[in-house]
Amino acid sequence: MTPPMSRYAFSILATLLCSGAAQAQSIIPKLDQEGRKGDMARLAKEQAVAKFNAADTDKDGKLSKDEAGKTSPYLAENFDKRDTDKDGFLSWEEYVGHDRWPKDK
Ligand SMILES: [Ca+2]
Ligand SMILES: [Ca+2]
Repeated sequence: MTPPMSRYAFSILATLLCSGAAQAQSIIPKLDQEGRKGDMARLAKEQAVAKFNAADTDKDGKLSKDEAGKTSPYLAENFDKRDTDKDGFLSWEEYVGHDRWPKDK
């Protein structure tokens, strides 16, 4: 079951993320934030975690280029840009594009 608002929330945050990581960093609400923004952050993070875990087929906690490519052509295209430490894998933080949402919180 997906809460009705979550798709909407995710698309908004995805749009924010696409507008640039540096900018997104200051816009992305924190998970413990009160009210609507916090709700959106929690819902979007939940969905992002589900997508990340589904993509991480070998369950090593990071996405290889192969895994990213099978999940989303868009992600594969932007893989090198997102892989900021250039280790050839996308960590959770690199995947979401900011470090405001600890994965296991
Ligand atoms: Ca993996
Ligand atoms: Ca990396």
